[in-house]
Amino acid sequence: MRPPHVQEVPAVTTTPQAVRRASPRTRRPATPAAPEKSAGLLPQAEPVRLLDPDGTPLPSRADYPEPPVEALREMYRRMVVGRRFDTQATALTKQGRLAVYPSSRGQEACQVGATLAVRDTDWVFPTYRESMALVSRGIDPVEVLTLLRGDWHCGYDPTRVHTAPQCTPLATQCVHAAGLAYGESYQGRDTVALAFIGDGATSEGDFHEGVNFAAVFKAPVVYFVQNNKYAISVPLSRQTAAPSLAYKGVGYGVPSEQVDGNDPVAVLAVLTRAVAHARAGHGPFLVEAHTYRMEPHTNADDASRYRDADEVEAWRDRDPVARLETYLRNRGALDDAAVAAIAEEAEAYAADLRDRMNAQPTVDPLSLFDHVYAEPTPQLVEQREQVRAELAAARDEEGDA
Ligand SMILES: Cc1ncc(C[n+]2csc(CCOP(=O)(O)OP(=O)(O)O)c2C)c(N)n1
Ligand SMILES: [Mg+2]
Repeated sequence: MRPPHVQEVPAVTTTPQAVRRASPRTRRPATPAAPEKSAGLLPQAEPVRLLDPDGTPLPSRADYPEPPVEALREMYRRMVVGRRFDTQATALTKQGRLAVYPSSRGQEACQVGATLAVRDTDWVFPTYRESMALVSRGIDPVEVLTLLRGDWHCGYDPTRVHTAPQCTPLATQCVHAAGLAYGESYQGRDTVALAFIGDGATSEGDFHEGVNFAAVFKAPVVYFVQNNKYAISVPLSRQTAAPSLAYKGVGYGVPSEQVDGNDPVAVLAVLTRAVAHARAGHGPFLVEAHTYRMEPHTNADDASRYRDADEVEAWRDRDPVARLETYLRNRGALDDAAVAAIAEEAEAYAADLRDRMNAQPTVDPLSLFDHVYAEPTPQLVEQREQVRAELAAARDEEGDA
């Protein structure tokens, strides 16, 4: 039943019957056709796809030329190593070596494709979900996992690797990316900022503020939405009524596209074009990739409480790693020996990560106070002294025992 304060209002419709029914008073006067202001901004009605889920190539298209085969081979290598890194990180949580780990299994095409599309000198703005993207970018995996181990700093030096710390406060990286990109273009550099964001976080104010700022000031940012269908337990249907998240760009005057996020060839093609658009000075670009989070939100989540096993199984058939492997094998660009060599490389990568993560970290508790402010406040100095005294007392006690 309708709540009493809600008036019944007929639904807006554009069917020919509705136009015929409209009274002369409400009929709009005929106006000459205006230029379509949204031309070039709207995404295509269907996500761009260049490979079928079974790896069969679809007809080539002029708007999204296929990336060179060497780039696709490199993409396959990084996806295999990335997936092995991801399973190793999940295992490390079970061994108590990591406090928490958000897996991106199933999102390999997005994680690797996005990092392949940008240069080392571009800036990446990741969320907590992007550990695989960061190792694909060449950052030491132990440094990537430092934050998730409970350390106070992000592990890597952001200015050296042109990668911001992984953001846990949702969507804040969208504003940071807009600011950095604007600053870079203001200083005459052609740096592009790549901001990752999840489907749920597109409901946050910072996403809209970042996209709007970037659009108005033509900041070269690629906003890359990985729509993995869930924000923890909240499904996409409870997140938005938009036809697709890519349509959020048009409201800000930002050209947008949607892509099959489990099609590695299409992901790389679409992101390559988005990055080129931003680098050429045309302002931001928004890409929505339709993908799926195969694992729970983190190791601390039980996904069986909010989604069916059948749904997960259906996405297993769209596995991006198998899809690219089949395609490259059929093209003669990959054979058994190459696949085995890459698998071996991935095992060695995981073994090295395991060994180094199993080494007991040495942390100095006093370093907690080092970077709070450029000039420490009197309270901080006092607290630091308290901790120092407690540590000294504990050491004395150990010595006496
Ligand atoms: C500002 C803010 N609000 C709430 C949270 C809690 N939170 C952490 S992850 C998450 C879900 C985000 O989902 P999505 O954006 O789809 O990204 P995904 O985890 O699926 O990659 C929420 C609500 C947070 N980290 N920051
Ligand atoms: Mg999500």
